[in-house]
Amino acid sequence: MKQVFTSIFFASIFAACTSANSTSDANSTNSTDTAKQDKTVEDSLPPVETRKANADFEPAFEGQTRIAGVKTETPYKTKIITKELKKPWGIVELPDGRLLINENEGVMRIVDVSTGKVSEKITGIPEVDDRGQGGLLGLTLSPDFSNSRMIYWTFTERVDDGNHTAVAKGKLADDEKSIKNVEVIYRATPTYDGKLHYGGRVIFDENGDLFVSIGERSDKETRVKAQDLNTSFGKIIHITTDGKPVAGNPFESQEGALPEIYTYGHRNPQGLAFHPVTGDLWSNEFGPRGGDELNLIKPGNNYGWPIITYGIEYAGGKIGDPVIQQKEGMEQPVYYWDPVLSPSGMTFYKGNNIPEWENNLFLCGLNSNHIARLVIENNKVVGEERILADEGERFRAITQGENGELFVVTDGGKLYSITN
Ligand SMILES: [Ca+2]
Repeated sequence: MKQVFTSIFFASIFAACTSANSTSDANSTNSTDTAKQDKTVEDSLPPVETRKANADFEPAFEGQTRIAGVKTETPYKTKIITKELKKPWGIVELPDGRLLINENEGVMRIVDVSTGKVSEKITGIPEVDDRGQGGLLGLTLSPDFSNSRMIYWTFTERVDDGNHTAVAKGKLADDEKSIKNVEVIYRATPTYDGKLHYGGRVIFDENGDLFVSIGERSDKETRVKAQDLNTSFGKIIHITTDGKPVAGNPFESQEGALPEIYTYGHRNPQGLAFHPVTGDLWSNEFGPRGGDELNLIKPGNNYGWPIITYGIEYAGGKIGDPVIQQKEGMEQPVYYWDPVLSPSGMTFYKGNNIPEWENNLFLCGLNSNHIARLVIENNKVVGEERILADEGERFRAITQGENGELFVVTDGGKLYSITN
């Protein structure tokens, strides 16, 4: 806890120096011995959010929103590796340290992080429906990629009567110019004619199975399906590399339920990450206005949308009848944001190149234009910091490299590295 809390005196020094943290230079620590001696566990920085909330709902527990601020003391450097990407959405490190990146329009490329060189298009990827929030979405490597060269990705697949979130796999050719043997292994149901809320992150678990986040397609007639176990809308699913339900999934023996469902009651869940110590799966989701959430994912749980939420309609109306934020049998978010940050990719920080970041969660914010660093202890958020908040970028996806650096891509096409 000690490194989480800092004295008000220390806070004022940092507040004065925040603007010194630029993309080309190491951030300045600015601490003095005197300031460090003044640290006490009782004092903390004020919450990073100071704007008025959209709703006046009471949190379910202390610290569920607007937690105390924290400030990284270890110097770190941020660097722009390239500005040449086009709407990157997914990012993963290859075994040799280069990055494989999904561009939303339906293109994969490889970036050499040492030179910033961006490869030609990798061909062979099925066409994507990139209208609205659709397109080529998340990606990940098979755990045995070094041997199999298998890649898994999510995308929006267009069909006659609409589109759906789909999961595909394929083999990166040895010459890295194409993806071979492409197979679509999963299609969310039902198909719907819309352009919003596809979810779209995909992650391997330790058993070699996949978790995929799938949105509820946004419209009033589809959002209620987040509570229906006979559709993929508003779900986190758990499937094998062949797209089959994983044995032991929570609803596999429930009549009428899709056996691939792991959790339900989500709006537009995106970021998926495993905690490095507990092994728990965490997810974030785009909520309504004032209702972005961080959730701890446990099998069979109902995360409440659209019955309970801390947000209001983007158009300004109330959500739910009655308007409630808590209900028995429905999970509370570990943390929520009002105003929202519009979260997408996220990752836990492993290792201690930057010691106070160990096991922290880094969460990309789109309309908030920053990366949220969350200090988590005992499954609660105990500190929040905004990283790269001066860049004016919509942060879309983040991953950590083997050497400990964080790589982040933005809708504007930039790839950043953040390292000590
Ligand atoms: Ca929820």
